[in-house]
Amino acid sequence: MSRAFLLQPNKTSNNNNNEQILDVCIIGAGFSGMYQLHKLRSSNVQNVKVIEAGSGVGGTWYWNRYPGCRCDVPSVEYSYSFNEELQQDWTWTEMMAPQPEIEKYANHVADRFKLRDGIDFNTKVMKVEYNEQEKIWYTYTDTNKTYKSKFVITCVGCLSNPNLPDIYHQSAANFKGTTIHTGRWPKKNPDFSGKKVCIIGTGSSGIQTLPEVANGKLGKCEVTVMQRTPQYTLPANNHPLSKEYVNNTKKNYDRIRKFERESAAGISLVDYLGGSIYSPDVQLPLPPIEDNIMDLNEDERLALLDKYGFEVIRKFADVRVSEKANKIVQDLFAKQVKRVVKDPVTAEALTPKDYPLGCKRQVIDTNFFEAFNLPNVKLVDLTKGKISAITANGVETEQGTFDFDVIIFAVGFDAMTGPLTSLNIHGKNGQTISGNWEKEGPKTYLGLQMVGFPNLFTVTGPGSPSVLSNMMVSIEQHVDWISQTIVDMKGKETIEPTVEAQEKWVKHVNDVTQGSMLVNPSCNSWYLGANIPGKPRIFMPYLGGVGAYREICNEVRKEGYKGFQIS
Ligand code: NA7
Repeated sequence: MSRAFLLQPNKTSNNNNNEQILDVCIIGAGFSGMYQLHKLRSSNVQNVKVIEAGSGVGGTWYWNRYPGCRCDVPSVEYSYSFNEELQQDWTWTEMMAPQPEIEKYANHVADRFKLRDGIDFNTKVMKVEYNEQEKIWYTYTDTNKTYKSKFVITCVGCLSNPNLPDIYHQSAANFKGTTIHTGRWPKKNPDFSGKKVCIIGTGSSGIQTLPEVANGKLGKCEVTVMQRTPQYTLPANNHPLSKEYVNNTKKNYDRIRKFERESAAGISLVDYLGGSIYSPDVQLPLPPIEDNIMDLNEDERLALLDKYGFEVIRKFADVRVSEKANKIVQDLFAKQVKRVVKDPVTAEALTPKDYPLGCKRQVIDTNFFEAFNLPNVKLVDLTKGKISAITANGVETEQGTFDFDVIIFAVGFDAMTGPLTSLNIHGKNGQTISGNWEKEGPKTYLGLQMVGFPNLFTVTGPGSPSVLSNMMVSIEQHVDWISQTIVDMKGKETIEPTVEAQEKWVKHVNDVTQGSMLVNPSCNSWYLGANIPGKPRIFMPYLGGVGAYREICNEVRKEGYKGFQIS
């Protein structure tokens, strides 16, 4: 196939060094962008370029290199399935791989499939603009190079736009010591020896960072955790993988991948929860989810708590749907925190109180609560007086002033919509994604496209299962679907959803959340945008399950791209 087969030559004038003419411009070289490039090339769409702000591949796993950063999905499953030799050759060393191993895997894939020549690194997108007359997208970058393409595919991830609250900006401007955001951790680890370190935030990032820093991974130091909301974090049960486990997995990858694709969350969790579909010999200390906690009396519940500790929380099916059952489990969780954390005041402060278990993304940890028993770790409970300012010397709160040498901001991300709105995308009639989503939240058709933005696709966009699933499974499904669509677009000009199809899908995404703990009014999760002041409170991902969602997408194509208008 010739170069630029999708673009007509008369629409590509003024080609010069600062302008590149493409069939497809991909934004982001994380796991979605890398596979998108490979898939298009192997579908014989060759005139494709990836733009990447970082100097290397990996996306989320390139930027988030804080100590303790690791996957929360078993790595044998959080990996590509598109190439049999790749999954047979690559060997994961731990149940949930640490960031350096995942980044190494990303680099291995980039080398193995010769992707690097298709990626422009160190190039940040400043604006993406649709020219309606030419029917071409212009992607402007900070290197002054402009990419003109028929299609744009955003592969920007869901948790890539760091939340930078006022206190972060104050710290960057005023604080004499070191300011670090976990989502932008420096490549060379800083030395914390003899320093007073503050960690603000107890989401997954703060919870993973604390034990490593407290145990002196970056030097012996004193650590103060500033916590606004306590978490229901559970043990990750991470461990090195045995040769036998790895071999069993590799032998059974066909079954595992099929199971993932047809499942709700894209994970064959049967294994993770105890009984295994591919390695029955491996037993983890996890109870199977089968009972209802409401069927047990208090003595029976406490007996289970003695046996399983925090794991007991995972055992009960009714916890996700019944507030009463949820409350009972909250009490068991509180009891277990008190058993683990020796200081009663700290234990009380670390106990979640005002929201149900399971309404936020489940955080998993390695020795988070145990870290508070170390002599060099302190907790500041911000419910007793919040942060008022970051000064030259540290953190000023309503309960006193604390001096630090380092402040780590583990304050999360402008999730799901942030990575897209920050691209500054202008569609038909000058409309922007940020403008369209500002008041009522994200509106998409299938999380793949938006009305007013023809030929622009979003991999794992809002309205698709994305963060509610094993991202690798959802990425592969989206990339496969988009690539086939682009191939089918040969000889056609534009594809864009109809207003009716988009509205129907937005309503469906909203309808399937009803009754779920995830939308409980007391819950302030990033799924709902509740972590960003002023962001509309809308549940953003699709809860229908990856198996059902895949079928919907396949049906849409079978019915001649139902809900899309193609010209
Ligand atoms: P999260 O889960 O959004 O957690 C951010 C934490 O930072 C959370 O404890 C917040 O408290 C806290 N936070 C945010 N802003 C502030 C301010 N201004 N002052 C004090 N504390 C603050 O982000 P993570 O990076 O940990 O994890 C995100 C996802 O990445 C995670 O779910 C995994 O999927 C991977 P709050 O709860 O809002 O009171």
